[in-house]
Parts: sequence; C-alpha cells; structure tokens
Amino acid sequence: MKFVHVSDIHLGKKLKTIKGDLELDFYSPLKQIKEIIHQVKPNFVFICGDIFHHKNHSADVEEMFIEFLIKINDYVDFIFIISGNHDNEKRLYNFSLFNKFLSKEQKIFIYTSIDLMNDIKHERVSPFSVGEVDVVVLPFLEYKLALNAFYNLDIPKEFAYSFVYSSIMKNFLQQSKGKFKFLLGHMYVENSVLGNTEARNYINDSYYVRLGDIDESFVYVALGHVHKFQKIGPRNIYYSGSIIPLDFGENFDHGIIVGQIVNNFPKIEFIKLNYKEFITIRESKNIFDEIEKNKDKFIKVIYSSLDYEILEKIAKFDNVIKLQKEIIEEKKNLERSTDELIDPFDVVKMYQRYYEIEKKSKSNPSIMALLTNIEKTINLEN
Ligand SMILES: [Mn+2]
Repeated sequence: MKFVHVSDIHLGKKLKTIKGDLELDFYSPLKQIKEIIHQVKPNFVFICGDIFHHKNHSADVEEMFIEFLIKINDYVDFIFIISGNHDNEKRLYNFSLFNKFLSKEQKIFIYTSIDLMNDIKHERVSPFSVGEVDVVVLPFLEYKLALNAFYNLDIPKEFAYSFVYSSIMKNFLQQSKGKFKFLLGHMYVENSVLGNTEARNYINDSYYVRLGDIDESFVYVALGHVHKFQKIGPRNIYYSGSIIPLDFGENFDHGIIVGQIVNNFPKIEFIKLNYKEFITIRESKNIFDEIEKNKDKFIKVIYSSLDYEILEKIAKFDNVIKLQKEIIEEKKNLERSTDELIDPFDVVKMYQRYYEIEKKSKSNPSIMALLTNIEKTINLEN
C-alpha cells in the first residue's frame, strides 16, 4: 500500500519585495509532484490543507489545482483533501462537485470543517472506508469551538482545543473497522518546529493539540499546518511541510513524503522538490561577490552602515528582492512584545498581556470579569 503526502501548497501566495509583488512559482513544483505520482502510482494521495493562500483566491490558481487533480487522477486510487486555516471552506466544499466529471466512481474526497460540523450535528461522523483502509479526516477547526468546551464542559482553557480534536478523533474511531487507519489533520501538534515567519495568529498556545491526544492506533498520521518537514514524537506522525519556501524564514528543505506500509509500519521517504531558494546575506566587504555567487536564489540583504549609493547598486541585482536595515536589540524586544499582543482569539488574555507589557502592571479585575462575560456570550451564541 503506497501513499503520497502533500501539504501547505499555498497557491497564489505572493511576496512583497522592493521590486513589487513577486508571484511565487507553483507551476514547476506541482508538475514535479505530478511526475512523482505518475511514477509511484500510489493508492492514496493525501493533501493536508492550505491548498490556497487566500480565502478569495483567483480563478487562475483554482484552475491550476483542478488541472493538477485531473492530471494525477488516472494514476491513483483515491485522493483525500482536507481544508486548512487558509482555505475558503465554502469554495473547497463546492469543489467536491468536480468529482463527478473526473471518473465514474468517486476518487476524490474533499472534507472541510463544514462537512465535519454537519456530520457531528447529524451524528454520522465516520471515517472514509476503502477496503482494509480507514481514513480519518480532521480539517482545521476554529478556536471558538474549544471555547465552547471550556465553558460547557469545564475543560481548562489551555487543553480545550486539544480536547475538541481528541473527542472528534474518538468519534471517528468508534466507527472504524479497517485494519489500517490513517489520520489526516491540519493542526499544530505541541513541540513541532516552526519556520520564522509562520503566522502566530494560528500557531500559538491556544491552537495546539497534545501529542498524547493523537490516538495510537493510526498506522500513519499525515499532517499539515507547520511548514517544516518533520517527524513528531516517537510514533508515525509527520508533517510533510510546505512544497516550496514561502518566505525568507522558511530556509529549510521543502518537498513531499512518499510512503509505503510494510508489515504494518510506514516506510517513508522525503523527496525534496526543485525550487528557487531564499537566502539572507549580511553586509560585508565582498557582498557583491556573494550576490553574484547566488544568482539562482532570492536574496534578502541585511545592512547596517551601507550608504545610499551602494544600496542602490545592490538593489539593481535581479535576485535581490529585500533590503532590511539591521534591527538594534532594543527595537527587537519591542517588536516581540507587540507580536505577542496579536491573539484575536482570546480577548481576555490579550487584555492581560496588554497590561503586563504596555502598562507593566496587573490587569483590572473588574474589566477582566466584564471581558470574560463578553467572550462567553459571543461564543455560546453560535
Ligand atoms: Mn500553511
């Protein structure tokens, strides 16, 4: 039994540069993935969320993805797709309609949080079963669901999100009779290693799943959300990572996972894709040589004392797309603290932090009580 695990494609992502918006190349990596799939002929392709970067993605990138699906369709038995926090669930949900036109029997299964909420409501949560294989699908879930668990079931706030995921997982597993169980998820599992630029809004103390909350019966856990390829814990939990670097902070290998279940155990191989790398160069005497040497890469130059004329010369190189003045230590700290304030999902904590960081004092208890009440009202409303 062979599978291919792909995640965090982020189609349509652009990068702001000194030369204007830079469109990242998704065509070549998708073509390469297609070629790998043609060669491997896997039984399963798992696409674990964040297919599109913007909720209002363009028709062009949508077409690119459909074309990709059409091109791999004849070489696989099944394709499973779940939604990530970047995806527009409604549009992805409607996407399922394409299935009918691709083959006689349904091959592509798209599962969003809309599907999951419907299935929970109608008490029909169950894995996709094909032969001996059960596929459990856990799309990205909003934090407000966890707040419901906190208010109604008294689960401590820091475990509430993980609790929601593990409860739904158990729900799925109760209906699972297959010999081989796969889990697909778009989530941040505790202790995962992040890139420098990943959105703190979605990856923070609130949005995490405990390793212990992932059931041990899965033969392979295919995850998306974290952009660095890695294995989590001692078991078979993997992030395939994003298929290309999406910014300068993602300066590590990017690719996909090709796996095979042998004797009830996954044998996996990480295949690095070809893409243009992002590198950061610091001001030095031979900066021009270094830029020349790395013509095939995107370069960010960090400078501290270069004068305007030299900077202008540096900016003329096609591959130099960012110029950044070195941040002095003091400013760095300030940046970090404002960053911590950006957590729109927990108003109470935000207020508390605001007091700690900005006012350097304890927060006002009566305002705290008021905010807790407001938060509760909002989250219990839907
Ligand atoms: Mn992502």
